[in-house]
Amino acid sequence: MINEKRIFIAGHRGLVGSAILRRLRASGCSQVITRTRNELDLTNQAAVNLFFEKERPELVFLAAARVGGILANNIYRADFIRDNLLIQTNVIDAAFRSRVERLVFLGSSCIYPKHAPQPIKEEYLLTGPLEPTNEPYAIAKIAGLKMCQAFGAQYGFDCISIMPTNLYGPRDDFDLQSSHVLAALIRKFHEARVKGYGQVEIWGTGQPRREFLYVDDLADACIFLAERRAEALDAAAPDRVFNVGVGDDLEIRELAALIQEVVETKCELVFDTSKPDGTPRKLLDVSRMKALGWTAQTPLSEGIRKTYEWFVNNESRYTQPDELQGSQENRFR
Ligand code: GFB
Repeated sequence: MINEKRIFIAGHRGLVGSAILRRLRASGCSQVITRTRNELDLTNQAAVNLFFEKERPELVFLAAARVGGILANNIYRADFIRDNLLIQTNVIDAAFRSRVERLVFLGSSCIYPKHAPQPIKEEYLLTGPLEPTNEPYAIAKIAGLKMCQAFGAQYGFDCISIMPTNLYGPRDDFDLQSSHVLAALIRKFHEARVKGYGQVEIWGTGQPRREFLYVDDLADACIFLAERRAEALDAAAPDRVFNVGVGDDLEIRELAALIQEVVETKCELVFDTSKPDGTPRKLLDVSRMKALGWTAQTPLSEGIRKTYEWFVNNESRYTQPDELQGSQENRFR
C-alpha cells in the first residue's frame, strides 16, 4: 500500500497530475509532496537535484510535461522536444540518484507508429515512422520510456511507463490554440449556444478515429500500477510499458455529435480541411491492464458531462485573460 509513502507528483496542477492528487487525497495519503513551477523549475537540473536530496520522496509520479493538441504540437516543435527531454531527464536521474523506490512515467499513445495495426500493442513501439505533426513530442516521450527501461536494466531502478490514450476531464486546457479536440469542442459548442452562433468549426475531415479516457480513470490506473508488486508487473509486462485506454474509439464527427448533445445546442458543423487530421486511428490494445484486473469505468457521455460541468463552473478562466489563459502554466501538465 502506498498510503504511508512520501509521494512526489511532478506536474500536480495539470490535467493528469491534479487527477492523481485528487485520487491520492481521497484514499488518505498524507505525505504528498507538490511544487508549483515557480517553486521548482523542472527544466533546471541543479534545482531538481537539490529538491530530491532535500525531500527524499519514495514514490514519484512524473506527470509534468509540455503538452498540447495537434496544432500546438506542430507549431511549437522545438519547445515540445526540449522541455519534455529536460523535465523527464532531470526528474528520472534525480529520482534514481536519491534512491526513490519507484517512478511512474507518463507517456502518450502518439509514441506508436502512425500506421500501426489496430488496436495498438505495446510491442509495436519503434516498428514504423511516427505521425509528423507530433514527432518531436513523441520522440521525447519515447526517450523517457527508454530511459526508464535503461535505468531498470543497468541499475535495477524500478520504473513503470504508462501510455495513456487521448485524455480529457477537469482542468483540461480549453484554449483553442493549444487544446486537444474534446476540450476544444466543448468550448466551441458552449460558445455557440451562449452567443447563438449557427455554425461550429471542426478541424480536418472529421474522419480520424480517436479513443478518449476520462482523466480520473487514468489516475486510478496509475495508482493501481504503483501499488502492484514488481514481480506482478514484470510478469504482465517485461518491458514495463502499459497502455491505458478504454478499448473503444469513435470518429471525430461522432464525438462532435455527442458533445453537441451534452451541451444542448443545434448548429451546423463546418469542416476546415486546411487543418491537419493527424494520425488516422489510434486505438490502444489494453489487454495487459485487463489481465492485471483493471478496466476504465467512466462511459464517454458521462465523462463529457462532468467535463462540461467543470468547464461551465470555471469558464471565466478561459474567456477572460487571467493567470491561466495564455500563460505557459496552462500548457504544462
Ligand atoms: O486532440 P487532437 O488535437 O490531437 O486532435 P491528436 C484530434 C483530431 O481532432 C484531429 C481534430 O484530427 C484534429 O484535426 N479536431 C477537430 C480538432 N476539431 C478540433 C479542434 O477544434 N481542436 C483540436 N485540437 N483538434 C495529439 C498529439 O494528437 O494527441 C499529441 O498531437 C498527443 O502529441 C495527444 O499525443 C494525445 O490525437 O491528433
